[in-house]
Amino acid sequence: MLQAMTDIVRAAGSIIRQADADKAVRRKSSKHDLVTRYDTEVQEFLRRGLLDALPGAGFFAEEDDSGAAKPAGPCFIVDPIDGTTNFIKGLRRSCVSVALAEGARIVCGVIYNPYTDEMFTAEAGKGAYLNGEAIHVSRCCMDEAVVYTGASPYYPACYDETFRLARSLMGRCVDIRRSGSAALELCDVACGRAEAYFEALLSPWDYAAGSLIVREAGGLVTDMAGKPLQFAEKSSLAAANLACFDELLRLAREAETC
Ligand code: LIP
Repeated sequence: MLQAMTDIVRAAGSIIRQADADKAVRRKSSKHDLVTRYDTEVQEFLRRGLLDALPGAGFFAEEDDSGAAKPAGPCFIVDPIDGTTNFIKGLRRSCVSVALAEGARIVCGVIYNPYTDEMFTAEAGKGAYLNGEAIHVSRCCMDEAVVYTGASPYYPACYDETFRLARSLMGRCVDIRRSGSAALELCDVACGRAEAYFEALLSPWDYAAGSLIVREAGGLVTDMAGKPLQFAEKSSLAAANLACFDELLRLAREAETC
């Protein structure tokens, strides 16, 4: 199944790479929460391909307006373009993110950055890979760490606590980063380009595939309170290598992230 997912996600990535300037941008819940015609085009391409590959599976995706809950059985959790605002602005930092879940367990994760032709994959218990090469989280401690902070732009109630935690981290790590794609930030942690990532509130499709890739690369991933992820509802997220994880959670408790 992983190879089928990988082939379909790579083909979906070419739609993003070949997008033209007319993206037909629309607002969803607010000025921060945008969608383009390509988000829906990529999602429908993925729906057709993935459900052909696994007939009867559920499809739980960002641009479905039905508001339906995540199906209980085998289910694809899909973000057709993670980093939509980056895509709109031409920042070339977006990806296709697809996970295959069985209940609350992610069994396969695939994230493809079409701009760099980087394909991150993981299968539960079988390691994490970048373009077929095994990847591992770094061994750096917080004092040597780069830490990604998601800004939860769709949720103003989280801003103060998010930037309180970011300020606290800034004094302890080398530097913080904000790149606008949770899935790619998780992949950067998985391959040791960064040591940790947090975000106060985001959706299952933003983190389902990336959480497996980080775990299979030797990292730890929970919500900001240290509880297991359920992948059915919005959640906070904390991901890090073994040397930084506990300190990230401790600082988050101090910042009382929402
Ligand atoms: C985005 C995430 C990002 C988060 C944004 C948004 P989208 O996903 O990747 O980390 O801060 O609020 O959720 O909406 O571009 O697929």
